[in-house]
Amino acid sequence: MFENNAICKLLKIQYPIFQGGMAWIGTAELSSAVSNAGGLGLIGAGHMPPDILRKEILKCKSWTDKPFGVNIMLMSPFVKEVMQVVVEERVPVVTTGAGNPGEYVPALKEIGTKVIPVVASVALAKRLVKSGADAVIAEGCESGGHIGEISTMPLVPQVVDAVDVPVIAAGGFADSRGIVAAFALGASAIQMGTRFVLSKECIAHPNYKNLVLKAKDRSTVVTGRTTGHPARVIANKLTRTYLEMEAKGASVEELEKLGEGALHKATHGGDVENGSVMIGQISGMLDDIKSVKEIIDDIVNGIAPVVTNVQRNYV
Ligand code: TUI
Repeated sequence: MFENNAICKLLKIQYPIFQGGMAWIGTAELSSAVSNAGGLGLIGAGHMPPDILRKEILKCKSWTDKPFGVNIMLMSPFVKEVMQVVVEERVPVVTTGAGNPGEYVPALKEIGTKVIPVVASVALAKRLVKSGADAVIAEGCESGGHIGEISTMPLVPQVVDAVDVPVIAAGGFADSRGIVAAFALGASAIQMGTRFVLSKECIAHPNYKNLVLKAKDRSTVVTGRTTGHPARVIANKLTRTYLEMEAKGASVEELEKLGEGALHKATHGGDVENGSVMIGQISGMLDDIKSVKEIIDDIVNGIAPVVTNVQRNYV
């Protein structure tokens, strides 16, 4: 199975399933579990200082002998130092988010690290493939956290048509129907964040997971459109204040102050009213917490029945 899959071949992984590199949540516990289950686990560097990231990488290396990666959030004040850490630790795969990683690609490629940026547009996908990206993650605005403007359905096939490297589809994926749809759009793999938040291995606070379990299709909102950093989060007291302030024309500084530390407050403090619960729109479909292995096995085992169902519609 997956012998001809471009991403499985490129990264030497069993299944074409990435775990989104979520800040505070994509710890070594989650990323090593995903890699051990045959997918690609990613440590979410977020705003992590370099010494903490190194510890997470060392933990991940000690818990899995399978390939794993680090997701580098390009708006982090530590971006240069964390890039240095992934080079020193020879992390097999680096994904990037929230910016253009072009200047870092040569140093990573030189040591054989596969570089796979998240893109939210065709233009950036093309530019980064020219700079040497080994694959791209086309992430639609159904995703949680920092997002672009285009949804997954139109973004993925346009990126697939524009580049000659494998494409990983992200934004709105959580089950076998999703992975078959991604293959149909021309992607070689999927990336999931929200689904892995609802895993036994994810260390997020129980309040965070419970809010995600309760979420419905319209439970998320997008904050930060006026700051240039739109983010999808579950609607709560914080987002009501934030959106009201945005509507009244609050400055970027005022809004940034409100958002400071808000993600950690929710993921670790369990304050899901005043904290930021960054989750994708697919949360409305999810109502169980499973082990990472169950999540991945269920998706893989469900592919053939979905394909049979697809065929029923046109044969
Ligand atoms: O990066 C993400 N999702 C994120 S980053 C994040 S950061 C954070 N915020 C608060 C506390 C802690 C951490 C939360 N969620 N996804 C990948 C992604 N990248 N989505 C969209 C993009 C993107 C958007 C525009 C990438 C590049 C881009 O354009 C850059 C350019 O220069 O053209």
